[in-house]
Amino acid sequence: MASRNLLRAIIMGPPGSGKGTISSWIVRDFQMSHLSSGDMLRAQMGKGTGAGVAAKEAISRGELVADDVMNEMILAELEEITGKSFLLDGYPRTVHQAEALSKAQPVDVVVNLAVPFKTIRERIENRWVHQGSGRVYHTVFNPPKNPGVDDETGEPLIQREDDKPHSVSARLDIYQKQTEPLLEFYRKEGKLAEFAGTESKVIYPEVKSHLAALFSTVA
Ligand code: G5P
Ligand code: MG
Repeated sequence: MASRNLLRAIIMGPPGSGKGTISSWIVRDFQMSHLSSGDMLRAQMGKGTGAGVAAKEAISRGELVADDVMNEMILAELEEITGKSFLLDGYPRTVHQAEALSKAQPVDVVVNLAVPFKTIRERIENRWVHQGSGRVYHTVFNPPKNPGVDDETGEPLIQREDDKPHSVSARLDIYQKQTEPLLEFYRKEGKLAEFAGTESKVIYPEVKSHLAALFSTVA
């Protein structure tokens, strides 16, 4: 495939597969705008907007937010960055969303992170966060110095409502039913690039070389 200056990319993978982690490395190494649907929804929830209120209950149950809310929010944002490279993280998540995106904007590549569910459960059921700063802990890999409290402020740590075991199960189940079929959608279009593994830092170099080969400007 010829290299280019503009790349329109999607990063997919089950909840907790490392989309946010790997996206942060992609935008560090390539000049792309990062649009994370989950981060955008959490920001709307924080501001108490209509979309935020509509999303809150679905998110805490681990269910998907309605397609029309998502399409409106993301496609409006994409219009703002027409002509620039972008990386969509967490959108599209259903075939309806992918169809709406195709009508609005073509994409060049879809990166899929194939991380086993067992690895994911260990990561997110043990993830604890300090709400004020966003500092993230893991009860086994990165525990706080004192159980249940933030190292710097001594304030209590909380678990994201959708990281609790019942929500994690719902998110993984919904991923299999509603999001996995999208892989076939993009495979048929010849755009899917799959990366399997259990550690983000091992997966990333392969993702980076794949994207570098598509870009003319290599980091
Ligand atoms: P989000 O916010 O898109 P999810 O469910 O896709 O949420 P999440 O939690 O954001 O997933 P991620 O971005 O795939 O995960 O992964 P991450 O945050 O980088 O990594 C997860 C954890 O593992 C982190 O603590 C990280 O530090 C750690 N980690 C990463 N790599 C490694 C590693 O190699 N080793 C170890 N040990 N740890 C690692 O969506 C939230 C909700 O918003 C709604 C839905 O309700 C969704 O559930 N939503 C939508 N609804 C409808 N349509 C859409 N398009 C929607 N988008 C969002
Ligand atoms: Mg994320």
